[in-house]
Amino acid sequence: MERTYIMTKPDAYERGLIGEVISRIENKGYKITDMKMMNLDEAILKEHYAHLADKPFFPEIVTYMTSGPVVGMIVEGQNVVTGMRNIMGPTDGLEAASGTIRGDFAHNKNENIVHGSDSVENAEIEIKRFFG
Ligand code: IDP
Ligand code: MG
Repeated sequence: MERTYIMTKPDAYERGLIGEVISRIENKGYKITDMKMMNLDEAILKEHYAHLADKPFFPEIVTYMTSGPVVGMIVEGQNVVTGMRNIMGPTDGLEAASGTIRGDFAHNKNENIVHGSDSVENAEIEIKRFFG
């Protein structure tokens, strides 16, 4: 069974949307097989967002992602990597369609409620990163 790494971001915690994200995952028929609340530091964010570490907006990402707890999850299901990306919507909450998590709850390109792995290969790397 395919699996992916999903993580609610600090705005989901602050706005009381963790349950909403979990419900959407479960309503789709995916199984959450592990879950934990964590506080991230800059070092792990530099690793997790290595593809963005040299961008001018990287400090904003660090400020945002360290502003409160995240909830990391291992989610299993058929084609779950692509399926979760579809449920989440594109990165920018302004461009994401209504009905997607980001389209329904996010207002910009940084604070966008939820992370989801972008490939099966990265899913395994991210699961290892956060669950060991
Ligand atoms: P993704 O989360 O949809 O996979 P990525 O390009 O991998 O998007 O970016 C990771 C995270 O970095 C985004 O979810 C968002 O929080 C933040 N981010 C990406 N691009 C920008 C930007 O142009 N400005 C501000 N934050 C950004
Ligand atoms: Mg990404």
